[in-house]
Amino acid sequence: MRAPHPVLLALASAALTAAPAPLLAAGKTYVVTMKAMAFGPVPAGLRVGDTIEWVNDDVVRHTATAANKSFDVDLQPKARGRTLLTAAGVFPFVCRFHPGMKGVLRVARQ
Ligand SMILES: [Cu+2]
Repeated sequence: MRAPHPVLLALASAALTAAPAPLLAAGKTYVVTMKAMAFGPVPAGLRVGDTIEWVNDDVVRHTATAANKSFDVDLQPKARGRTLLTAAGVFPFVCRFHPGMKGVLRVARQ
């Protein structure tokens, strides 16, 4: 069971404390690999507070771009980037350079 996350304002005050409370309850990190011009499997069971680590294991540049523009991770070959999941919902995404590359993040509340 996860505690509800504090409001965003907590970030500023938390930075000043010795033991800052996390902005979101500690989530899990899941890797989604871009390889052979496709996104690898998107994990099930995603929750707010989890992080997607995008790994471009290809030899060309890719992005992971939400249809609603809530994230846009632009990765050179062999680069990696992160998306913190801050909202529940269903988030289709594509690679801006290769529209055939697509997937969907399904994120549940904490
Ligand atoms: Cu691409």
